[in-house]
Amino acid sequence: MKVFISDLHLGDGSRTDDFHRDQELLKFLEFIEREASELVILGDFLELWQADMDKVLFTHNEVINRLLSLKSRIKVTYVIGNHDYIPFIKFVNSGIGISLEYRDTENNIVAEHGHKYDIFNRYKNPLKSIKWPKGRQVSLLLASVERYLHPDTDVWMKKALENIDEFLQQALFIRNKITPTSKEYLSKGGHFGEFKDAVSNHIDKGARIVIFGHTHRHQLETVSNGIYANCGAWADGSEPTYIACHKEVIELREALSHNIIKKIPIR
Ligand SMILES: [Mn+2]
Repeated sequence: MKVFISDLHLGDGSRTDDFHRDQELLKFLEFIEREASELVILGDFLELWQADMDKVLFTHNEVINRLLSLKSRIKVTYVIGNHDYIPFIKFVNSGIGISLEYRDTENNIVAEHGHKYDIFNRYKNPLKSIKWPKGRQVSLLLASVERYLHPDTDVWMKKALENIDEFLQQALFIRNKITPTSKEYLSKGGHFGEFKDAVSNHIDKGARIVIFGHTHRHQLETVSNGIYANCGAWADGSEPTYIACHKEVIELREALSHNIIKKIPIR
């Protein structure tokens, strides 16, 4: 069994830290060591837009140690996301398991964090120089509000954004009835507007299973000739989930109980 998790956002222990599941994660990593052959962390494991890495590692030191010891026992791949992009980008493909994407050519699996398909949160010319995405400004602003006003501001924001997405969908539906060109405009303007195309592109190029993170919304769907899965998130405001990939079947599971939420046969 290969396991994919993402979007834990381990922070620095201050009011901006959105990860409060160290004990559950330790238990989860024990389970992985017993049951899984491989672990893929699919981005945004560490929250480095709002916190310093040394503080993050210090705060969640037990989890980090556990992960490092797991790495000596099973294959662990650390795919970087937008929030843990720097400083890890320098170590991509250096042979220590840090990567921009995960590929399993034997089982036709492609996995990425997915921020590359989010106009608001992607980096431009990432290997040349660092130009912060606009989303980082929002993230920093949110961090100061959390620090000085209320630590749950981001959870409220998340809920509000869910409604905005719904609103955009409604708007898209109505405007498509009026003018077909507006469809493109709205789908490009949406946060995850390019996700669908990205999944199709991977499948057109031969992938059977495409796995993303980043949206914080777990998902497992059949799409044309393939399967699209999203790991969901562990950060506050989410019920932790993961994707379990076996030879014959792919499952979306609750991370604390390991209950299967949904499964799809692979062949
Ligand atoms: Mn992300």
